[in-house]
Amino acid sequence: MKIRIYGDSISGNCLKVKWTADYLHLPYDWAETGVLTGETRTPAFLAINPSGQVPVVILPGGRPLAQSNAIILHLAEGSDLIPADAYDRAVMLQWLFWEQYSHEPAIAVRRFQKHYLGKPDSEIDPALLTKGNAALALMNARLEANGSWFAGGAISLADVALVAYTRVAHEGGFDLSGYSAVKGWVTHVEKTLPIG
Ligand SMILES: N[C@@H](CCC(=O)N[C@@H](CS)C(=O)NCC(=O)O)C(=O)O
Repeated sequence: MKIRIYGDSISGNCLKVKWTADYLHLPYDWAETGVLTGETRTPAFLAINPSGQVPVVILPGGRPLAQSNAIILHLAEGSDLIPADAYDRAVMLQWLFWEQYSHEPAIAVRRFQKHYLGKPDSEIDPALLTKGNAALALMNARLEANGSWFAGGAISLADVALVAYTRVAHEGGFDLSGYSAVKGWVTHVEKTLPIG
């Protein structure tokens, strides 16, 4: 039986799940579910995910699972996307939690408001730009100091999660030209998964 992924193709959170399944050759059906068209608010969808958000998956056997980083952790269980070393695994989790608290809420939200809702900069909370740039600067410093990947010596879920909105940060008005280590890492992750 296949995994069923409810996702919107414009959403980095949803694409994390797709890329993980593709990289691991896991069979799935993709159910395109638009956040801009109200499809996440129908009674049928709310019965699957009461929070009204994508991504959500129905696993083989019928159990649902929401939250992008929880989903990719489950799909990647036992694979090389999760470091075998306990410390490296914890570092990977460190970045997954950081991504959801300090990166996605600024970069993804600003991108959504600017690129998809078409809001002028004057109507967007200026704190999003400050917070997003702080996240990009922190990633850049980490990559300059510690090399190619965010956890361990190879691609992991940390890279999958972090690249999702970093690669489209320009759509949110973030200028990546000042973050050359981040730019190089995005290209590297895109080629490795491969995506883009
Ligand atoms: N923390 C959640 C965030 C999910 C989320 O924000 N989903 C957005 C699309 S990226 C959504 O479904 N928005 C529709 C809504 O909230 O009504 C995750 O990582 O899965």
